[in-house]
Amino acid sequence: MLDSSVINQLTDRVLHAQDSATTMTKLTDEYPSMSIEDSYAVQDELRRRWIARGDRCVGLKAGLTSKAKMLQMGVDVPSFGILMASFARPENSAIATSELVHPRVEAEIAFVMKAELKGDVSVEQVMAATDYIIPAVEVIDSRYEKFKFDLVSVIADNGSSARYVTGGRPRDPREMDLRTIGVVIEKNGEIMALGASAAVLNHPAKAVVMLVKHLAERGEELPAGSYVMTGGITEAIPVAAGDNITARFQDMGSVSFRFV
Ligand code: OOG
Ligand code: MG
Repeated sequence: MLDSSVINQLTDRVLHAQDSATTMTKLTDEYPSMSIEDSYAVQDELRRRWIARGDRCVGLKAGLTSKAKMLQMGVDVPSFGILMASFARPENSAIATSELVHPRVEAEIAFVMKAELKGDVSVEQVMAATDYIIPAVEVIDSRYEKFKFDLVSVIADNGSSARYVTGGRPRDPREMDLRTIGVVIEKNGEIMALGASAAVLNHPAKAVVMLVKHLAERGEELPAGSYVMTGGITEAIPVAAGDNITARFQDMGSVSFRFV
């Protein structure tokens, strides 16, 4: 493992890139021996720094959970990341591209948990511990040049997380077939991508199962009240200032916002 002073330096570098909306070279170019464990240590340090600034952790994200995303990014293993309150933006708001490098949007099913989950859990246990599911759009923004990275580097960049918008209609997951929720992403009224929720590991609750397992390996649990994003259902869509985004979710309403 990299020692803690290197983890601290790498955290400085990632935070600087995120805060200034500038790119950095892949961390693995400089530290080829860097491991996935090291990357999650950078995430831990990022979370400490954000909390020290007065921010609040509201939940976690799973990423690279669909074939479309894995193919688009050339990575075939899911990643996990941290979601802070400061990343959230309201529905119908304007998101400033000046604070971002090369944003992309992805439509995701988000879970809000009502009970803690810990260790090896089943899809049924995830469903029972879920308060509701709700449509979400994540704005990802890799801090790596040309949005190119490897698994270790992207995890250290907190899974490219930048902003997220939650909206539409919360639903009881026990009243729905979580594999057949259709989603349509529109940019300026034009359809850019279509998908169904089974694209995410055949059932988006499986992303929560994997997340809980990942947390358990690190001696952590998923607390009640957590907000969890399960990963893009389709490939991510590049956006620029002036673009209007609407993601429509079958029987769950839609999420709209724009970029300025
Ligand atoms: C990594 C983040 C992936 C998702 O939903 O699959 C992600 C990336 O593609 O930059 O958030
Ligand atoms: Mg995502």
